[in-house]
Amino acid sequence: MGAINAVANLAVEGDIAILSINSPPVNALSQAVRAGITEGMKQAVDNAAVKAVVLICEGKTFIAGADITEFGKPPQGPSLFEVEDSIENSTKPVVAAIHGTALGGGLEVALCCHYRVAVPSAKCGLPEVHLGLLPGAGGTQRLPRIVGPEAALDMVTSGKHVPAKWAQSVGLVDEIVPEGELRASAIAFAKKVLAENRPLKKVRDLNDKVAAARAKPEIFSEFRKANARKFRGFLAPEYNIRCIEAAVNQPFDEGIKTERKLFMELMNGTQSAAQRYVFFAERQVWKIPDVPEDTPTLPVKKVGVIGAGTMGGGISMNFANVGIPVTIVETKQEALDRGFKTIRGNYERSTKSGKLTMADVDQRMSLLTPSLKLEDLADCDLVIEAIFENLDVKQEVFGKLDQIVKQGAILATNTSALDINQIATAVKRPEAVIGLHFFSPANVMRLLEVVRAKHTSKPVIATSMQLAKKIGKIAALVGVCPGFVGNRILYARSVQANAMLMEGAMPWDIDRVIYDFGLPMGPFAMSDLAGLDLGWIKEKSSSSTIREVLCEQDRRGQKTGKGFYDYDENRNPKPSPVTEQIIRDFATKSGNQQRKISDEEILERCVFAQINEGAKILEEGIAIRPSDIDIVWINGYGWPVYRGGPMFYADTVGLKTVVAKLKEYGPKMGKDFTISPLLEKMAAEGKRFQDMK
Ligand code: TC6
Repeated sequence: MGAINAVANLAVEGDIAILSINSPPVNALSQAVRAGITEGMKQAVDNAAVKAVVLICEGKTFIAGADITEFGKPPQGPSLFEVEDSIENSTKPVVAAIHGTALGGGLEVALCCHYRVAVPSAKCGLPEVHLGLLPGAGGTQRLPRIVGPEAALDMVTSGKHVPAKWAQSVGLVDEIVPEGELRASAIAFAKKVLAENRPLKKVRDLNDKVAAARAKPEIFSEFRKANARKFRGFLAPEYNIRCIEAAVNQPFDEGIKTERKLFMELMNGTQSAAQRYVFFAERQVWKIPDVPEDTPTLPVKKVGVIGAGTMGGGISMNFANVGIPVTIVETKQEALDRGFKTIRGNYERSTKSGKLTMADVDQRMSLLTPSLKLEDLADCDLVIEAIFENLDVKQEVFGKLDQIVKQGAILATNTSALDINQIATAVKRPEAVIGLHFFSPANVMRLLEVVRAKHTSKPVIATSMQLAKKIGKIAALVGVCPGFVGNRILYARSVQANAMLMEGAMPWDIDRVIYDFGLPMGPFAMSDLAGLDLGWIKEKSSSSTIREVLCEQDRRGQKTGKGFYDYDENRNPKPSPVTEQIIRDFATKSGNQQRKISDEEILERCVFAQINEGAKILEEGIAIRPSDIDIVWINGYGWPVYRGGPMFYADTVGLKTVVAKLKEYGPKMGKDFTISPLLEKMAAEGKRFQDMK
């Protein structure tokens, strides 16, 4: 007894063996953990003094799943199935003692134990779907045998973590034990099992719930129908559903075979590779090479926001949501009143879905203080300017803030278009200036571009990143350039989309291709949603672009019922013959020969132009790494996760192909278009973005 290997230990107390795993950070099922469990189980079973086994983990969590870093590498024994067999076939009862999260392979191992106890804060889940996978170690066959196929369908396709209490109510957990007393309680539970001579309960033998579901085959078709929109484009949810169907319709061992086959298909496919890449990209994005984790941060206890418009209001809500008071400054009382009304309205809408109570709404509103004076921001730790995009006005505001706001505070701008280095010239403390580019609606969108200006200090960067995490955002650190990362890449796409209108494609052709690729909408539907008159001034309109002509005809987007599309009363878009004529006239006038443009060309010109811009961004050092660009496009623009972001997608196409195609399209790409030297070099050397260090 004692140490089994570097990560597993077997202790014996009386007639109970305690097999504990200690493999930080999350006790994932690495080869060492798998070996530790199988060997530990063997020793426990072989030891005549041992009558029952408790499987427990050290650190912050029970086993949080298979070790994702081992995926794609040659498998090393023992396999997860061998681990499970060593537990399930044990002649002595095994009790899983769960704290933190029992996830994926971790829950599958727990499901092979004969009993499960958990502390109240513990959670269980099968989140493989988020990695483009399914629970491939028996999870899809065992889970429905306990919770029933309907709850299992929900769990495996959503990947949600269910709380211990719910788990107990359906029999997934046998007993809830006091917080902080897991070890002793699990031992006591094991003793009770022995004393009561309880059977070696195997989940695989439970059949009632799956048998009952055989009478209602419609649950599967109904579930697919109800979730079709949510699952669009993803393979994994459908494969998970098929596995639950197999659990209902096939004997256990056959079901396991089906699960195995479907698991391997997913594992070897591009979607799962993309989703696993995104899992690590989301964690990597927080790491900044020259701003180490121990960089001092500034305490942010009070925030000031300038501007109570759509952006300012949404930004303020983020802080109120986590209990940080915000003073919102406007120039006019009406604007303040309007802004506060909108914020309250947004919060009240959340009460309808049950996310908030009216008491929550009042509490959050009480953290927001309206003001007409910049002076009220004097004691703020962070001030975010969210007024309209005009450099002179912003510089004036920053100049005033420099006089008013206490030293040590962060002065941030939410600009999406202006040069932050220029804004910073207005203050005597440029090291305090940073960009916090929220995406609209700022209280909903997960992405935050944190923009590092020339003089921004490291503590200001570290504090901004930490704060972003606190308010639930995913933040990417980017440098100053027109459009930063997200909008700069968007612009590269819109140049191609607009050029193709002139060459013969219609807005709905381009939008359809982009939508089918997996984005929530194409560029023209997006323009209609945002409003075509953004930045358009009627008096200065000179009919020089399609957009201007549309605005001149009061086709200003969804809000006027027509833009590139015609909209019905429910805002459903229809291709518009008027727009089509405007485009054709425009093309003729400007001497363009219209032609049929293939879907392939539409997609390649749009997406490859984005990849090319991403490569330029990397070569200029505007983004730290390719995966940060992918994080921006997934979280800010709805790029489909299963395609991993534009840079990962480039790897799947092959950089050689991307470059060859861009060259083939040549002059059509536009007179200002150039191929990124970095992209060309990487293509020539046969490299991939995901290997870039
Ligand atoms: C599976 O089980 C399939 C089974 C079928 C097989 C046939 N592996 O998220 P955090 C790392 S699929 C390796 O910041 P938290 C993570 O990269 C798996 N590494 O912490 C990070 O490393 P860094 C199903 C992993 O407290 C560190 O741990 N399971 C794994 O906010 C801390 O992570 C899942 O999908 C892993 N499985 O959240 C669960 N998990 O410090 C995935 C984490 O070097 N994990 N790391 O950057 C999670 O959801 C969360 O990590 C958490 C902890 C809830 C467990």
